[in-house]
Amino acid sequence: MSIHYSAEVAAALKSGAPIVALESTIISHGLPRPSNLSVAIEVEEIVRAHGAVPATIAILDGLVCVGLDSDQLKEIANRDDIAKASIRDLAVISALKSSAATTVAATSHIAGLVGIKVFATGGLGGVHRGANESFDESADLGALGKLDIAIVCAGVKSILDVGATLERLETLSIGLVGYKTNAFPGFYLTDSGFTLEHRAESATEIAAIIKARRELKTDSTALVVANPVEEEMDRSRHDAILASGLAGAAAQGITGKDVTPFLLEHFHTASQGESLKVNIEIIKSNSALAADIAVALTK
Ligand code: PSU
Ligand code: MN
Repeated sequence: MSIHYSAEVAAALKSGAPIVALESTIISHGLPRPSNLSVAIEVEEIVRAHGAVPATIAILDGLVCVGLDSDQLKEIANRDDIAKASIRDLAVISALKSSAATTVAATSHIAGLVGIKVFATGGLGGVHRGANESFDESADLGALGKLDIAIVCAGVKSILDVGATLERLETLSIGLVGYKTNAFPGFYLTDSGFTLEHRAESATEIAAIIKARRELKTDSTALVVANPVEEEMDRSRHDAILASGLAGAAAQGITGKDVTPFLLEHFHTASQGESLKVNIEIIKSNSALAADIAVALTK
């Protein structure tokens, strides 16, 4: 198996220039067409405008790609045979020459393989509601419990059991810091109702935290940087759509890796695009902050 790099990522890895890893599941399974492609392109532009190189990660026809060209981004956005790959799926997809978008877990894994230390996503996976019966807990958590990466997100998706997810982050010794906030964000909402112990005021402070983790050898796990969206969804609308989505998932017997895409799609449809707008803002703002952090790390 070989890893394929885009020209700009190969050059940046060689010269030590700042790089931001970007996941592809958001593109293939998190956002509807056609905005998924335009957002993927725009997010890469934002990373470049902030002085870093974007490395969108995916597997195309068996090839593990770190950095996608515009044709490859189109394939991830538009092909109907793109699977959703977590860490355990990577080898199968690669060996059997299939294609897949990578989740937070799988993207972090590949970023770690090639030495990329900063990652921007939308919202982390976590403990699902009712997990005490379904055992549905995202592989994102296990991955972040053993990979050294700084991941910028808008908290965990509000479709999850946020309190339980925070407890798991603590158990796994995953670092957690708010960006200009003491409220843990709830993805579509700026405040999930849970407080954060630590906050940082700038990308420079976050870079200092990353460097201190290395010195103190507390960098065997991830650092989650929680960056709240500026304009949240209307709360009562959010709560109503969440309730109908959870009921719909239960009624239709949606389980496993299909739960998250199902609920995101339900949100986008039921809110007539309001959640999509917020989701896009989240990804853009996280990418800008991640690029600023990657740049600050090189100083
Ligand atoms: N954040 C988004 N949209 C998404 C996801 C995150 O804004 O589609 C994806 C990420 O790839 C994350 C995955 O890793 O959802 C979690 O899926 P699961 O709950 O099945 O582990
Ligand atoms: Mn799951």
